[in-house]
Amino acid sequence: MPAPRTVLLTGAAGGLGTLMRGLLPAYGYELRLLDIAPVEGEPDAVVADLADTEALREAVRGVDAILHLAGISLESSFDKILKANIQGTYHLYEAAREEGVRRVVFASSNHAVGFTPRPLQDAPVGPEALIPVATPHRPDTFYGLSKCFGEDLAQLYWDQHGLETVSVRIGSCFEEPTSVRMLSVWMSPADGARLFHAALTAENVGHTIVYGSSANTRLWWDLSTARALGYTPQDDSEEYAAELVAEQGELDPDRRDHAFLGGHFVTDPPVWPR
Ligand code: NAI
Ligand code: 15L
Repeated sequence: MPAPRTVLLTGAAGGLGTLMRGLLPAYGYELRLLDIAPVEGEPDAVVADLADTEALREAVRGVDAILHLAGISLESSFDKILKANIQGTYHLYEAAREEGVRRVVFASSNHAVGFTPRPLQDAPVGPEALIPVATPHRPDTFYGLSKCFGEDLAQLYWDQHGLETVSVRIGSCFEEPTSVRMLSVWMSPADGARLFHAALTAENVGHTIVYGSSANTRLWWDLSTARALGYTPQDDSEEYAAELVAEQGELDPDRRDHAFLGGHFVTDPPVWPR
């Protein structure tokens, strides 16, 4: 596949979408933007719901690839998750198939496997203790369940239609880690852009699932499938560790919200406000 130039960025008004709008153009992409909310400072952005199949078809027409970030990014009622994340992602894949788009990069989440026990050894753990991509789906919320669906939908569209996807099980992509858990799952925005660029350009990905994080000293999961795409993370959350551990203490494996990959999503998930 020739390197994509024009990329549809869904969820462009969101936190990650805003970070990627800032970082991805330096890799040479021309971004077409879409969100249900207006995108500040971007009058040409398509304001559309993932339920609007006509608008989606028009938005994907002529793009080389799609970076699909739009959707409910926290826990919500099953009905809302069904509409935005499950049906919405299906509508986007259908539009991509109908318009002949060859590659999607799908924002999956660690919460697709959130009920997986985290490695309990003292950090850093050895490679044999890292959670592999092939670990079974163990969603911690309806939100996580929708990401399991998205990964399976991507597999179906590859097997049935030859539409390629890289599903990125993102950890926590924010400017800085703000919790001791995030020391293990954090992806710096710059590493996020590196990973999305690798996912957009690697050859012959079929459907590949990767974890999305920086090269954290306290990493919990196996980055080898991401590295195989050409991703070389540059950042490590450890520079924030002393301060966060002094404030919050080390994780306690006897606490349910500390024992699983999904952290507090397992016990008390943050709820989508709209
Ligand atoms: P966000 O909530 O800030 O952004 C999501 C965007 O999607 C919002 O701008 C929202 O208006 C838009 N959206 C929601 N429903 C829509 C619909 N029906 N049609 C069109 N647009 C819709 O979330 P964030 O943090 O930017 O995350 C982006 C994606 O990455 C999400 O899919 C999220 O699940 C995933 N993710 C993010 C992580 C992170 O650390 N930021 C971690 C794991 C996954
Ligand atoms: C996610 O999937 C959420 O979208 C994001 O807001 C963070 O909460 C992240 O997971 C996390 O696990 O920290």
